[in-house]
This record gives sequence, structure tokens and C-alpha cells, in this order.
Amino acid sequence: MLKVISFEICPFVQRVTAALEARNIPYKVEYISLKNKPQGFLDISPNGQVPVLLTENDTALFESDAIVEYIEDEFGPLESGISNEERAKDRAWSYLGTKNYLAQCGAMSSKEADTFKQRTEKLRAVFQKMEKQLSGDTAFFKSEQLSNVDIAWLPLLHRADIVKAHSDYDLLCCLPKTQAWQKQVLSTGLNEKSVSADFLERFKNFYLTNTFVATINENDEFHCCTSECCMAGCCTPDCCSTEECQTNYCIACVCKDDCCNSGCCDSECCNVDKRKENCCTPDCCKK
Ligand SMILES: N[C@@H](CCC(=O)N[C@@H](CS)C(=O)NCC(=O)O)C(=O)O
Repeated sequence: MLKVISFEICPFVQRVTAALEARNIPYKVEYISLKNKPQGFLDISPNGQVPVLLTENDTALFESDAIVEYIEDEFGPLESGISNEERAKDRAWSYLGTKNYLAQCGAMSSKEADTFKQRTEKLRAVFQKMEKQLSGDTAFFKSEQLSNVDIAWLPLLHRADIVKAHSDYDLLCCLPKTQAWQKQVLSTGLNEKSVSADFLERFKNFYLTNTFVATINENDEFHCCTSECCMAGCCTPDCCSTEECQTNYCIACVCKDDCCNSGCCDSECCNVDKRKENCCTPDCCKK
């Protein structure tokens, strides 16, 4: 049987186990300590990192990208009839997610507000790209069928969900299509099937204890504006009081244009497209 050498809260491992779970492929898991790596592990893992997949032939595969591609080659794709171009695009969107696993770990581990802010702004910029890419008309990334991209982003979406449930911080604030996608991906149950039974406890001990994110409360600037205007991806005049503009993600994080960074929008920002992307509404616009 396949064996995954693992560390309980590693997102790269979770991507691999989710790819196996999505195909119903049986596997065993061996957990190791990353602080005290066993020599047997170091002998088969050239980068000294998990995941390592031991195949049926006892061949050790490392690097999660390569392992996931092996799983697809060996056990078949999640979707059939994918062209080479589409596969390349899917890989690129997958990599955009996986290259940000460590950014999310870093943001969640931040001890200070400033560090947290810098790190989450970078991470949110990636989620904003996803928000533009999602059509909003399909359950999963491209269609009604789960794809490699959904699996690659699952660890990010899963962790964002746990953080939101246990602190007052929503990484996906004001990103309604990404939120809907998160819900669909998590509704598959793959998030829970792909981690250990004590994952939540370990995750909370590591990321939600003595970290800045754990201290966020409903009154501070990191709290998401959950009013309907914000959830619609655009703010109404009610949201756009100067104070709201400065303190809510509703404005602060969604608007990236110079005109918007001033806290409110000028008339040039207020064409229909910009309004969809940003928080500009005619009523909040100053000439
Ligand atoms: N590029 C690697 C990254 C894997 C990785 O960063 N694993 C972490 C745990 S999440 C690790 O093993 N860290 C121990 C170390 O780097 O010494 C992959 O995609 O497999």
C-alpha cells in the first residue's frame, strides 16, 4: 500500500492526501517530527521535507508537485478530456495556490499587528486574483466537477475557514465568489478526510495560541465588514463613511487603485467595471 510520510499540520502533505482521497486510493500515513527527523527519513528525502510518498514498489517520491503529478499519471485524472493547454493552465493556477501555503502559515504565525497586516495583504492579493478568475457560476474552480486546482487550494481554504471559525478574522472578507467556492470545496469533506483526527487541536495550538490573529476582535480594524453591501463585493454609501473607508476591509483591502487608496473614490474610478472590482459607488465619489 502507498505510504505518505507526513507532518500533521503541513499543507503540502494535505494537498497530496486530498489528491489520494479524491480518488479513493488507500494509503497509510507515517507522522514524523520535523524537529527531530529520523535518519531513515533523511535517507529518502533529498530536501529533508515532507511529504514523501512511498509507492507500491517502495520508491520514495518527494516534492508535492511531483507527487501529485505521479498520482494523476498512475491513478488517472480527476477530470477526463482535458487538453494540454487546459492542463497547463490548471497547473499554473494550482501553483499560484501552493506557492502561497507558506505565506499563509507565516501570516497566521505573526505575533505583531504590523507583520500580520503586511503578510495578509500579500495573501489577500492572491485571493483577489482568484476572485477575478472564478466565474461564480460553477460549484468548483472550473465546473461542477472537482479538479486539481480545487485540491491545490484546499489547504488554503481549509485553514482560512478554521481561522474564521476560531478568531474574528476572515481572510476571504469581501470576496464573495471565493467564499462560495470555499464552501463548495469544504462541503466535499476532503478537508477533514485528508488530515489527522487531531489536526484541529494541533492547528489551534500552533496558529491560534499566542499569535496576533487569535487576538483579533470585532472592534478592531482587522475585523471583516460583514454587512450585505460588503458581501456583494461593493460598498453602499452606508459603508463609505470616512471611518468605515479607513477601517474596514470593505474598502481598505479590496481597493487597490491609487484613487481608491485615498480612502474613497474619485469620479474616474466609478465606471461600472471599476465598481465591480472595487468598492467605488457613485455616492462615495468625490470629484
Ligand atoms: N517544496 C516542498 C515543500 C514542503 C515543505 O515545506 N514541507 C515542510 C513542512 S510543511 C517541511 O518538511 N519542513 C521541514 C524542513 O524544511 O526542514 C514540497 O512541495 O513538497
